[in-house]
Parts: sequence; C-alpha cells; structure tokens
Amino acid sequence: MNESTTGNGEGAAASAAVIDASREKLTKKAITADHPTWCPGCGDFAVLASFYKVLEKRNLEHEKIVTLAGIGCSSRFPYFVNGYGAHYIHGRAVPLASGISLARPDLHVFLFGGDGDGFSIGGNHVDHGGRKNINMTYFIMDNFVYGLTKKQTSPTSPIGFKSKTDPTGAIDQPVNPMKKLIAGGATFIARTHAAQVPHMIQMIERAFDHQGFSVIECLSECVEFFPDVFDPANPKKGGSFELIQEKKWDNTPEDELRHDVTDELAAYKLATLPFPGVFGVFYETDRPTKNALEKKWIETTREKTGNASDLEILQKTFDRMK
Ligand SMILES: Cc1ncc(C[n+]2csc(CCOP(=O)(O)OP(=O)(O)O)c2C)c(N)n1
Ligand code: SF4
Ligand SMILES: [Mg+2]
Repeated sequence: MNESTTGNGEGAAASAAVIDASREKLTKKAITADHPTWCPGCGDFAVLASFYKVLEKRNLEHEKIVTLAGIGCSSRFPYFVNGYGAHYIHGRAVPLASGISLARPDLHVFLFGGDGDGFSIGGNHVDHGGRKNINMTYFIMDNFVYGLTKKQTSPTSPIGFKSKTDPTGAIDQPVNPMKKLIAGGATFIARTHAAQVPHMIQMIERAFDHQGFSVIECLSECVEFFPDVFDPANPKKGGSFELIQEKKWDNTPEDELRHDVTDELAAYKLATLPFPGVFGVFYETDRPTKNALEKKWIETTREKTGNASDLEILQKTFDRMK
C-alpha cells in the first residue's frame, strides 16, 4: 500500500521511506488512543502493539493514517489507534476502505477484522477487493471463532469444534484463508501468529510496502472461547513455528527447494499443508491497482472533455437534456 516507494506514479502519497526530518517523530504515545478492552491474554493485544511499532518505525504522517474495521472483538481496533478511522458494519469494511483508498490515494489505509468479518459475512468483499487490487493493508485476526458474540462456529472453526451454534461439534468444511485469498486475486498474501511479534511486524511492513490489496492472516488466540488452539504453532507451548523459506535467486541447489512467492500454484500447494501449516509470505505479484487504472481513466476522460471543470460537464449534461 505504500505508494511512492514503487515510483510508478500511482499516487502522491508521502512515503514511509521518505521521512520528512522537519516533522516531529511519530511516537507510540501519539498514536495510542483508548485503553484496549479485550480480555486479558487475548492475542489481539500483540497485534495492536506490533501495529504501533510499525507506525513508529516508519514514522508515518500522523494525519494520513486511517484504520478501519468491521464488527467483532478484533474490529474494535480503530478505537485504540489515535488517528482517523471507523468501526463500520460487520463484513462491510472492505468496501468502505475501497472508497477511501480510491478517493484519497495519499492516505495509508489499514483495515482490521476477524475471521467471521472477513471470511463469512464479508467473504465476497474480500474477493472483490483482491481482484480489483485496491490499495490497502488488510490484517485479519483469525481466532477460529466468533469472539464478540460469545462462541459461535466461524468459517475457520475446525470440524468438531463445539460452540453455541454447533453444540455437538462443527460439521462444515472450514475455509482455508490462504486458498481463498489466492483464488480471490489478492496481490500480497501472508500468514503470521500473534505470539510471534517480530515476524508479525515483518509481515505488516512487507504488506505495507506492497502496492495493491495486501492481506495478512494472523492466528490470534481467543483465550475466552477457543483457548490453546494455536499452541501447535507456538514453540513456547511445545509447537513449531515453521517459516516459509523464500527463494534467494542465488543459483544454489538449496534455492531449488525454496518458495517462489510469485508462483501462484506453489502458494496454493503451501496452503494445503495440514494445520498449523507454514508462516510467511505465500504469494506476491505486481499487478496494476484499481487506484492507478481509475486515475488514468479519469485523466483520459477529462482530456476528452478538454479538461472541463465538473460544473461545466454538469452544465453540458443538463443542456443536452433540454
Ligand atoms: C450484519 C450483522 N450480522 C451479525 C452481527 C453479529 N456479529 C457481531 S460480531 C460477529 C462475529 C464476530 O466474529 P469475528 O469476525 O471472527 O470477530 P472476533 O470477535 O472473533 O474478533 C457477529 C456475527 C452484526 N453485528 N451485524
Ligand atoms: S472474547 Fe476472545 S477475541 Fe474477544 S477479547 Fe476476549 S479473548 Fe479476545
Ligand atoms: Mg473470530
């Protein structure tokens, strides 16, 4: 979502890489808002702390940070960030973020939400955000449950999970977020774990540096309604956090085995690994964003009108209707 690092002229966004030395440094104090209201031990705290770290590290222009969300525990995120933002409708945050991103390409649009928000009610919007490649960074806190509404089966809940909607255990095939995002057309897709803060920060930064629709799925434990579910991916709890080894393009035999992030089929194959799977960047591709395509289209259309003002165009339309 970082526009000016790519140098492709897609927008006038001040870059995270181009730090204006005359500006006051962005501090954690400045970007911290309300005290988070999550349950003690909720994985979402670590996500918030990692996000603060990235904002501080990149020293973004405070007034250009926008955090948006749907509804859910995870979607309370914008309340805790001192910046422009909105806690919007359940599942509808992608369209809201799309409008903001297209209308204001100079802003840094960050979107947060849960598995229910992104893969259930908002599942279609995620696909369209991806295929249109609208510039934003979308962070999905996947806890395999509906947390806010107190333990219903979510689209990522595993078969057998007992909840208020499936008291005898879930029977439906869960969504595989990586497969869904690849198929939907997202141009940056990564996976991380809320107990792995340095990795999480790295993934947020890479998503931010990507031009287009970047999505991170983060396993973030709901200690209240699905405790310990992500222990198999947490070395501190006896699990293993297996990282994707990306190709270095160094012509070594080892490199043959490493993952090419631009290879869609290879990404899909990684997504089929059994739980807890692997972590890191699954897929990244460089495709024109809707922001860029729409900007070009507007410019071309304006040229055709002899660069008439909006009022002149409107007047001409009325005149034609007479
Ligand atoms: C249109 C609509 N449908 C349903 C709800 C009820 N609702 C609120 S949050 C939520 C699910 C939250 O789960 P998730 O997105 O996984 O977030 P979490 O709380 O787990 O972080 C539901 C079903 C709603 N607020 N609006
Ligand atoms: S209910 Fe679960 S997801 Fe919600 S704040 Fe508590 S621990 Fe976190
Ligand atoms: Mg959830």
